[in-house]
Amino acid sequence: MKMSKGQMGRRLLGFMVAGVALVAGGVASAELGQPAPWEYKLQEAATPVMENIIWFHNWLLWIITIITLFVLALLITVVIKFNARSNPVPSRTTHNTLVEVAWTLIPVLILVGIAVPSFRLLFEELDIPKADVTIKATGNQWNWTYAYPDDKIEYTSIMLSDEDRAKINPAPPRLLGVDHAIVVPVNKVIRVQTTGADVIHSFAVPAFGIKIDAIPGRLNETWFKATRLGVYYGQCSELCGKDHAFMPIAVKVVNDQDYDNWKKCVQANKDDCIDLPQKAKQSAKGDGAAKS
Ligand SMILES: [Cu+2]
Repeated sequence: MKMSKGQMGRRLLGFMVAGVALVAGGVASAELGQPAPWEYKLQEAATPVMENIIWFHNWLLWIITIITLFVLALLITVVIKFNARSNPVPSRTTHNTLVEVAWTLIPVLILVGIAVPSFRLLFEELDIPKADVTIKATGNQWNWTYAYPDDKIEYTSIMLSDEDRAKINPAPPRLLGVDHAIVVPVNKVIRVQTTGADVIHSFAVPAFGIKIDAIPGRLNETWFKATRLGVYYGQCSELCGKDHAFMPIAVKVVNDQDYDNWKKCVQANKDDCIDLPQKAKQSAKGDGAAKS
């Protein structure tokens, strides 16, 4: 089949529009705190640290793009202008002070421009502010045990099977939904201490910008301050054995009132508290109101 230029152009345009629509559609359907089909970016931030991680990621992307295009332009210039045919008598120049100073100084400036925000981000992640709530997450083969030592709360969180998910409306995301989520108050500093009961696991929640190893015999620490209500999902991020892929993490961010009620509910050993997945979506309502 032969196509005219106009036909080909229209067909190409059609493909492009379809591609953009596909990507935009995938992103539009992205739900806060979990991955989405066709997602090519980082998950939307729910903590100040993650906002800064995304900023830094974009900053690096700009720098890398500009450097790559610049080097490509240099290469093309060299190939076209200085090949043996178009440049039969090569120059015998060996030094050029200006160029040498520039190619030393400019990379140094670029590295400083990367190092300063990079260190700022690292210190922000490592310096744990005074914590409002401390949670200890223990990685087991293959689930997580969560403890709130100050409130004498401890429970184990296990992934929901497809059958269990089917009974819940709306169903929690596949391979991410759990029977008991972590419950934390919004806009409070949560210190997470991690350790492993058997092998090394890793506690990671992308929307919070945290990922920290859970190592047997050691207590690692990180922190997050969720500024938006909702349910946020993560996974064990250290190969820990055959069911490594099936020990997800679910964190439910609720307002202070709901958090206090939840603590009392769990301490009273009731079995309908809001860490359950069927209760998981409720507090996601009124998201805007709790933002500060
Ligand atoms: Cu693990």
